Amino acid sequence: MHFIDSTEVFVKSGDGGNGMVSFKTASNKPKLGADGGDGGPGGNVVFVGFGQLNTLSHVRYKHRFIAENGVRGGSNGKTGAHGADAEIVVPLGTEVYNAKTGEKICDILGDGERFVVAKGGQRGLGNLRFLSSTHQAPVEFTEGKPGVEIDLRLELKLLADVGLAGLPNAGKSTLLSVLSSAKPKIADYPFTTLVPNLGVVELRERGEFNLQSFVMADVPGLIEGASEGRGLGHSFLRHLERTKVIAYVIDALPIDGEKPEATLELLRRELENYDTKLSSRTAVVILNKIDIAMDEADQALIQSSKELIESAGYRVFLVSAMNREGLVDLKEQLFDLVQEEKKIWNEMMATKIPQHRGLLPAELAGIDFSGLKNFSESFKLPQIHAVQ
Ligand SMILES: Nc1nc2c(ncn2[C@@H]2O[C@H](COP(=O)(O)OP(=O)(O)OP(=O)(O)O)[C@@H](O)[C@H]2O)c(=O)[nH]1
Ligand SMILES: [Mg+2]
Repeated sequence: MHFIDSTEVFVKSGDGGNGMVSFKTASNKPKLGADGGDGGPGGNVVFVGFGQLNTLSHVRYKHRFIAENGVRGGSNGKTGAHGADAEIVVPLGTEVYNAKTGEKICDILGDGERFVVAKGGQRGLGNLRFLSSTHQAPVEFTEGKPGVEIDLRLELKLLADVGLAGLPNAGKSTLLSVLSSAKPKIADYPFTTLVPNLGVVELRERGEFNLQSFVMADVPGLIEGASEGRGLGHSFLRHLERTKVIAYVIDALPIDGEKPEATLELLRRELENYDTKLSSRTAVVILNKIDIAMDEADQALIQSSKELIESAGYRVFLVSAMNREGLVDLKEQLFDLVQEEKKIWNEMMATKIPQHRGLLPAELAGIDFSGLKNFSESFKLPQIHAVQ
């Protein structure tokens, strides 16, 4: 399963500034000596990884990234200013290709990682550089080199941050549909979901850029014995392998006498049988369908399951996906958990990223996000197409 968000952009690095031809002057001596300075180098086009982003929509929206040209050299030996870089801020996991040749240029993996995709043109030299004892009044200079133009294709393979695991019919797809703009099939029979669905869950209420979001995957229902191939088997469990947080979705009230705590144990065992790493992943429990509770006895039953599961060390959320109850708290806490897990992941990645690229989190603070800010007002969800 690959869920791909992709877009094309045009980039151009800045031209180098020309060297200056200039002479010191005095009123009676027009050419005292060469003093033309060098031009400034053109700005680079730089990709910057930013862990808070999950889509390429803002890049699609802007579409052309052009760095500034270097400034021409001045008189008095003054060097022209550097052209400013153009920065393309992208989510982690973005792959960058040359759109014409298909050649892969880089992938951006680290938070704050910077990769120069088009280097600015070299500076031109001023006539001061050509001054020598035998060549007192040089008129030579060089032009700045032009910048580079490239059409790039960006691809983001969306990885789920949160994976929903639960029995068939627990309401996983319903949850995904109310938390994101994904439209998975929902029905009151088991095994409605046959392939995993992904959705981007946005926290509109939070953050300056309104861009805080995470990716959630709804996977097909699990049953006892799934890890040995029963039901739909376990092939789709591999989609949970790279999620940062697993959210067990369980009916809040017992079904056929099976209490939520027993269901949780069943699900946990299935994940463990598939891969012990999965069952030890950070996990929370979502007790869904609380709207079904008819009376105080039902409420008490839910409460006691919640406490039991909490005492086993899980964070528990009481929600009704259908009535959209308890969802704000759920998505905010999931977001925070994902951030914590990403931080740990990024620290691990920092040691793995090739040195020449460098990780410069300090520079991240200096990034100009004004483009993103404007864009966030018209934030559109990515077109996500599933490629089987
Ligand atoms: N009463 C109530 N019903 C719900 C709630 N959430 C989901 N349902 C219903 O439960 C049934 C199953 O929902 P799905 O979202 O398809 O469940 P699923 O976990 O994705 O099921 P599979 O894809 O088969 O694994 C549907 O009839 C939903 O309308 C809820 O909060 N309350
Ligand atoms: Mg489903």
